[in-house]
Amino acid sequence: MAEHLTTILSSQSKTVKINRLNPTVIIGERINPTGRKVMLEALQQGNFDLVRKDALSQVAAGASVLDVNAGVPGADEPALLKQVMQAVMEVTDAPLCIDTNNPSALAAALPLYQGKALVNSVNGEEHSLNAVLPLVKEHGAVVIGLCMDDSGIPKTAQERLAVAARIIERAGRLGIPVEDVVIDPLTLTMGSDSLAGRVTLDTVALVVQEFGVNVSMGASNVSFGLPDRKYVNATFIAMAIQAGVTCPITNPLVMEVITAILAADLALGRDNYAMRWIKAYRKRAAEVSDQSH
Ligand code: THG
Repeated sequence: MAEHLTTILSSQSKTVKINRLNPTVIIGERINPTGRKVMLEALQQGNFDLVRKDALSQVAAGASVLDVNAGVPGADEPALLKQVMQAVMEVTDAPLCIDTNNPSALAAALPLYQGKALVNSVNGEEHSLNAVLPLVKEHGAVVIGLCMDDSGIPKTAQERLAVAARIIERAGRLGIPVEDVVIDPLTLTMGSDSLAGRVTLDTVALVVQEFGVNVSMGASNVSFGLPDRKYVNATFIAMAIQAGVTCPITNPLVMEVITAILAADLALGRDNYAMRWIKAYRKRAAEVSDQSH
């Protein structure tokens, strides 16, 4: 069993420590136009009000890092990504998770960021490793490594572990320390493959055992195409935390999801005197009472 590593992210004024003994670090998923028409239209119009609003609401709901994705088809992604980041940084000091598979957009975004960013992402493909890792090193960032390579997303947990190993090894060769690599086992929907969740959870356990690194995942992906997604997402995220996920990308505004995360942390002994659970309960109770007055 490898030692549990600590990953540090920061903004100009905030530091977030990710470690398996600490409460789960929620990366808010909502600043992403993929599959979300209102956000897509707002970004196409150059209107960043919704970006600012979603930044604030996700932080208030418990996100301590915000994913920013500006993947609007046909748009100038480097320019748009910088504008989205700027809008978020105007209203919050939460560290950012820069979500792009476009190395030019990443190269444009990183110099704008003050602190230790989370780069989302690199994968095991040669061209990705060669384009992304030098930028991560140059800017002293942390990187999410996706368990896929030139032959796609492996079917088995062992094969995904092998991709994680390669990413960690290639990062190390450039002088990126292992604690600055966060592994993502990849989460596909259980709507089209009933083993999708199982393989992802098994990969998490293997990666933790072998490397002790922090683990992220796009946790809401697991329910695409299914009805009543929030219940599936809530149960899956609690199971993923038990398996070893420390910084999931998810939507903290969904009550079922945020309560599942808090309860999982409580069950794993990461919430002293249940203070966080009780605080969240009081907040929900106050909101209900506000609404009835
Ligand atoms: N791994 C990593 N990064 C990722 C993913 C991953 N980034 C993108 C994605 N996957 C994670 N982010 C989301 C964001 C939204 C949703 C799912 C994953 C989602 N959105 C609702 C939908 O599409 O139905 C829309 C929500 C709304 O309209 O309010 O499900 O796997 N490293």
